[in-house]
Amino acid sequence: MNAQLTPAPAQGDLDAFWMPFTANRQFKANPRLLARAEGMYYWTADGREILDGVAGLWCVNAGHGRREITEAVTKQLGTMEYAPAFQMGHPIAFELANRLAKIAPPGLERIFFTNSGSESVDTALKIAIAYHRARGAGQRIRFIGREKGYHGVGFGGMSVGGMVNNRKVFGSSMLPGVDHLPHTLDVGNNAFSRGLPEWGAHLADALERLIALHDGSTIAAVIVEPIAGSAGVVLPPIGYLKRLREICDKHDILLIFDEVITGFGRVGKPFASQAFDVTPDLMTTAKGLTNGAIPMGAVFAHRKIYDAFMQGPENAIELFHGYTYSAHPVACAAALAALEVYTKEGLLTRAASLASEWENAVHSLRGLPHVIDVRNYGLIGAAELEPRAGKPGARGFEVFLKCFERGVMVRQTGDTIAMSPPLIIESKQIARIVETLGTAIREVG
Ligand code: PXG
Repeated sequence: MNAQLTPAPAQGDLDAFWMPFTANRQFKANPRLLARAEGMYYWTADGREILDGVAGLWCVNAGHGRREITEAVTKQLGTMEYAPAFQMGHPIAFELANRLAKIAPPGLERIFFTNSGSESVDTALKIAIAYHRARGAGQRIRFIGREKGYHGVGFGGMSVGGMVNNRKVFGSSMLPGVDHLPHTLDVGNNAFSRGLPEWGAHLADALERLIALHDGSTIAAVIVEPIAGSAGVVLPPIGYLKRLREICDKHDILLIFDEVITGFGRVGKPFASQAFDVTPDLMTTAKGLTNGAIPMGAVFAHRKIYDAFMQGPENAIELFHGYTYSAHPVACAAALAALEVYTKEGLLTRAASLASEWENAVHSLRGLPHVIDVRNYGLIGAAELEPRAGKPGARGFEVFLKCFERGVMVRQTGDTIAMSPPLIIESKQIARIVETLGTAIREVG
């Protein structure tokens, strides 16, 4: 097995790659190189087995190295590696859109393809603005995001996002007219809640205040993640999302759910919107769409939105937006194969059957030193650690490193450790992730 591994690059060979969202100098001084993956595991360049507790980066929902996806991609590369989707079409793009429409929340049956979550978000924001304009409400140009939100790194997604480090350097380049709801993380009231917290539905009422401030008729859309992942797993209090939906309806504002992380089975239904029984007008996805195998994103739009564009002369382009690689045939093939695997193996709902075992496992971390909160929903979990005085993130990073040394990959954001394993996970692997994390937390102190 080890013979297949790519040899680790020599120290100087790491310089050219400017790594994303990474402390480049720290990493390059002590690199963690992954070289192979299969099922629930990665192997490092020096041959160590690593249990994947984060599905790559919340995307490899069916586990690594799925033969069905590899074969579909290989076949598509051999048949037609690329075809344009501007004023041209290819059958599997339509087939994939039809397949996605079948598992979509009610009415969200029109699919626009992108290449990433960031592109999906910027696409959804542009659709929202253009939709209102198409209906004669061109004054609706504002967006409401939320503190701690993560919607990728495009200028639109960054502007509606609410993670300070992602924003502060680029302050002068933000979209104008954006405001933010308060986030829903409240360790004081909700620490160690199991599943959705009971306290906090009223936080949605802040939307009424923003509407009163800006006037509802100037707002195009509200965008939130049903469950925020990047900020360290922030859950919606019971009733919160329904309340947002009601307020948006009252003021004719579109509601966008960013399901880049929660989509494709992560919370026990195909989409979080179905798990929470709240239907948005637009839904952004990526990651699990292809099981992470080929970059691809998709925006799900309600029929009413699509229909609003289908006016005017039939030879007119209705939306001046798209990417060279929108509906890339190889990505379509990967997504169709991934959906086939998800369906055959019941992975779009498997998280629901594992949820209580997962919940018990992650809540066993309660009581360990410095653990100030544990959060969970579906197959998402997080342990929040008390920050070291004057050194936010240091404890979290050390715990992450210890886990990796002990053969488990988790994700660290500040002092929160997030877990989102592939949906094929078995009981013994759940136990191993949580035991390893517990040991790391004790060791780091
Ligand atoms: N929206 C959401 C909700 C996301 O989680 C994006 C948009 C952007 O997707 P792309 O494909 O452009 O990266 C994301 C991405 C983490 C982590 O720390 C999360 C993401 C990316 C990288 C790290 O948990 N989510």
